[in-house]
Amino acid sequence: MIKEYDYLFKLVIIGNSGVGKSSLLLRFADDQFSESYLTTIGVDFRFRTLPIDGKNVKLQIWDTAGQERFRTITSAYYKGADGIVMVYDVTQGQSFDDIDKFWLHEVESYGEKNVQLLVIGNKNDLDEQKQVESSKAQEYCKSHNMLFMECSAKTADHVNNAFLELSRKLMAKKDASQPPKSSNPTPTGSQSSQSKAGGSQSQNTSQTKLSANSSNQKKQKDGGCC
Ligand SMILES: Nc1nc2c(ncn2[C@@H]2O[C@H](COP(=O)(O)OP(=O)(O)O)[C@@H](O)[C@H]2O)c(=O)[nH]1
Ligand SMILES: [Mg+2]
Repeated sequence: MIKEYDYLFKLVIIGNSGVGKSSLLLRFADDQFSESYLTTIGVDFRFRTLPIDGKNVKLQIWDTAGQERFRTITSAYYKGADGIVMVYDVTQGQSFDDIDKFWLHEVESYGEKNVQLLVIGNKNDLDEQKQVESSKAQEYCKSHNMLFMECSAKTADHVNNAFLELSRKLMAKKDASQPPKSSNPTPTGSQSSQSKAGGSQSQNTSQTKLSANSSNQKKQKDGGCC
């Protein structure tokens, strides 16, 4: 049987309303962008499988379903998440401040102990309206042991790289926490993870492939994670 993936990670996206969480997910999973505010109905998630260093890394990425508007994201949302993506809008200083004031506390309260954090400064295409300095955000993330990337869901700049960096970190963590695999790996049924995650929402899933190499080339352009 062909193995569908070597690693499976659950990621959740949080951050203030309007920062572009749904847009980032739409860009990453479907390579699309919408100018209109994306209302998320019900619980929404996407799958995407990335080939990284000869391994298939399957990411299951959850969007907040609009709960963040009233800051009522339930603890269930965070359950089992290997990685949490905290998004702010580089043109809205408040959305960055709220990472420290609000979202980090949510993560501490509800996140898994060993969860890996990635901070994304989104809307980086809006240069002239930028309010949050890159160096300040980078320094902050470094001091909190969080990955950091500035992205644009609109232009697709660095979106793949952000998820790639997070995946690499999670792979390394997983490898470090487990003894080397035996020569008899557990077969991975093509539908199992999807149905476990909620079969009724399977129309919302997508599986696309990304060339890690091309993302890496793009990354050379202007910086990357700390
Ligand atoms: N210029 C620009 N606009 C963006 C970007 N990402 C999202 N938007 C816009 O910001 C608004 C809110 O995005 P949305 O994904 O719904 O935010 P969410 O509430 O965090 O899920 C929409 O009008 C998007 O078109 C970006 O990278 N650049
Ligand atoms: Mg949304």
